[in-house]
Amino acid sequence: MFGKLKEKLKSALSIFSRKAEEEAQEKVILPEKPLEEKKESPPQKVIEKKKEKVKEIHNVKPEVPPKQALLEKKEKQKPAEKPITTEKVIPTIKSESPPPSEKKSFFGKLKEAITTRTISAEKFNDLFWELEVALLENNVSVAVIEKIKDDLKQELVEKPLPRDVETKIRETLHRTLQEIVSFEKIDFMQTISSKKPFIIAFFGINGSGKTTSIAKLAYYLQQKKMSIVLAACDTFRAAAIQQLEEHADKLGVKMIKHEYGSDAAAVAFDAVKYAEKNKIDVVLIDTAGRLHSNTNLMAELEKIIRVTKPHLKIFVGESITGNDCIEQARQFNELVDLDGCILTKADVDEKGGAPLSIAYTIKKPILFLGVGQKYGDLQEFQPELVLKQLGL
Ligand SMILES: Nc1nc2c(ncn2[C@@H]2O[C@H](COP(=O)(O)OP(=O)(O)OP(=O)(O)O)[C@@H](O)[C@H]2O)c(=O)[nH]1
Ligand SMILES: [Mg+2]
Repeated sequence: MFGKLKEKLKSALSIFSRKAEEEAQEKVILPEKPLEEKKESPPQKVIEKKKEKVKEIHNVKPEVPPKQALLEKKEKQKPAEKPITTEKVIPTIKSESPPPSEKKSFFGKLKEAITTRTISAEKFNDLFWELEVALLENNVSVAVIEKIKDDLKQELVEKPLPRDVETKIRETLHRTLQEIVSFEKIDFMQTISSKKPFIIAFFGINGSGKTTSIAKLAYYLQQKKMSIVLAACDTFRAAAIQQLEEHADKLGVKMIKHEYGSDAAAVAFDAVKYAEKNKIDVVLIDTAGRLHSNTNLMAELEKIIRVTKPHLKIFVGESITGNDCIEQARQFNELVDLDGCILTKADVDEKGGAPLSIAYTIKKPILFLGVGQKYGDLQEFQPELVLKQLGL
């Protein structure tokens, strides 16, 4: 599902890195620190240099002991106060005394040590644009893009540009995304084993994949040897009860239902009572699709929650709708304080921005990804896998 984003990221990152290298400005930093660092340069180098000088002097006047030769040289470097007396020495001194160029090279080297290539905040914003567009095009939310931008800025702006810019950028992006997708991970099996019956309610807009995800989760739990009861609380949409019933029959699990148009909270209540009486491990509550703006249905949802006190309230959203899905999750979260989410249709989502953004937006974890229409097409969400699939 991250194929397209991975490709875009790869090219945007290499363009970003190349441009950063090209556009970086030479900057001389002159505070005390670099000068101190210079002082700390390996004494061996100084010794070597001195040795070389001594050697040169030796070549000219082998009989002079090195120390004396150096002193003599120093003396001769002093401007004309002491007239040069022997003609023989003059050319030697000329060639061996540090000529202006050598003096320059010393300062040149010092400058090199404290000269560094940096990117200004303004330049960074220009360079980031390409990456920003790639992320936006792939459904990454604005908030996540801002976080990526801030973290990269922190590492790159007005800082010495590292030798391998691309690696630095990749490392920073990896760290940021890891932080984003790993938001408060829940050990699902451990959590649902903590109570009996464990009650989970599912919400979301119409057609987001609630009923299918419930059937997949029932199958998943059956594989883990858990017993399940389904609550057909979508008494609103025609054929919704039959749809869940078909799954219940296929999977061989009990389903509690009432008439169409009846009180959804009463169905949920009965399902919990049935689970308590029959020592069922998990109650899965299917609800009607609704928009957060539908006051009646939202009131009904609040009633289901009040009556059954679910241990997990899960938002089911379609990954392919990207920012719309994130916005819905945010609105549902405000109204019913979600515990996590399931992102469906990840198998047809080529962009992959929603899984990167949703947990960061609602500060609740992604528990599962729906990756197809078969019962087995439910994957536990693994943040590490996302980063791997993004090539980071
Ligand atoms: N490709 C794919 N299709 C899915 C996935 N999950 C659900 N679907 C399909 O999405 C459609 C809607 O799924 P439902 O489970 O009925 O959605 P719902 O949220 O219960 O819908 P309402 O009850 O009408 O609100 C069905 O055709 C499902 O087969 C998925 O992970 N991948
Ligand atoms: Mg449904």
